Amino acid sequence: MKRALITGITGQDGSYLAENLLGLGYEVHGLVRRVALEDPERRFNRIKHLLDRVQLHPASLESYPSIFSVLSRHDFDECYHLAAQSFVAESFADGFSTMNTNINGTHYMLAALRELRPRCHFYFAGSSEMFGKVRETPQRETTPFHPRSPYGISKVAGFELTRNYREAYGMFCASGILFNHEGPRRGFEFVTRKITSTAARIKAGQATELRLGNLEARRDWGHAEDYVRAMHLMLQQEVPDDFVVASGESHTVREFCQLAFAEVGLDYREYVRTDERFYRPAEVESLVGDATKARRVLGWEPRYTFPELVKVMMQNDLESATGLKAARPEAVGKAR
Ligand code: G4F
Repeated sequence: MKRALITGITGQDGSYLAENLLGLGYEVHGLVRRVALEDPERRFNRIKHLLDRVQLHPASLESYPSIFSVLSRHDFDECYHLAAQSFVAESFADGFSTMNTNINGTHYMLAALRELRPRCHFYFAGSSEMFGKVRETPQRETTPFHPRSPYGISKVAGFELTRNYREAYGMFCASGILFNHEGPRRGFEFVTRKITSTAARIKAGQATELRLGNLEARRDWGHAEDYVRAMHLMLQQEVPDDFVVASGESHTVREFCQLAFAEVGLDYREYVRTDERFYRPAEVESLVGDATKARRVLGWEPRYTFPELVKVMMQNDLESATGLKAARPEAVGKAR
């Protein structure tokens, strides 16, 4: 039985990845902050159905000794480093803590693994935000980076640290350059979930409008359930490498609104208002990925299409808003 460690196991991707690995017969462990252990009802919402099958260890990405302590007590075949401050807008509000958590956290994980578990296969959650002000379209593994936010900069640093540990110390370190990936467990602050949750509340008579920023931004959106399968495949290769994971289709925020509202029989133009507060100081205008390498080398294929993604997110939020929802894991928090 293989043993895997997931940082960020309580997040959207961590919860889907834990399910995926348990299904493959792995023993799954997770690093969680102590505050999460003190507030399990809320913080473990996405993994509450898995709690009797995963082992959780308190540690902080800001504390090397806490990471070292877990790794000294447990051996792992694979480590998926997903934990991060991942909301781009928040990284403009507090770039310092985003940098501290995302860069040092990655460095601590790599340094502790090198010291204690150098044979453990390591996955770093890179991001399409690294391409930022894009130099070519579609973006692939060889496209130069030009990040446009403290978050994007922190991910470039994490990506380069991961590559450096691979090259300098011969460790199995791979990065996934994942384009936007969503689903019913997405946090409410991200635009897709903000749209589907508010459209559902409008439909249920609990809200009257949806305030958004840039409606013309283009993103390449896939389902997180599909993208965690690619993470696992990357760590099963003979040789460590970096891979773009994307749907290859790009849509505007406006198109997402149109489809989501239409799903519940509404015209988005009657409810969506633009609001300066949700514009970013530097925007990533348009992203679309080329996942040819992941398809060829990993044999990865997404199962969800864009309309299917919008539909499952919309149906999930409509069930929540109308009180029909069965007990299913979903995100915590509120849209902003
Ligand atoms: O949903 P978003 O906040 O995601 P963003 O910034 O693309 O980042 C997400 O995907 C990355 C992968 O490429 C991850 F690395 C990252 O951690 C995160 O998961 O915003 C998407 C787009 C942006 O262009 C934003 O300006 O939607 C635009 N937008 C327009 N109005 C809005 C809003 N975004 C948010 N969150 N809220 C709005 O009201």
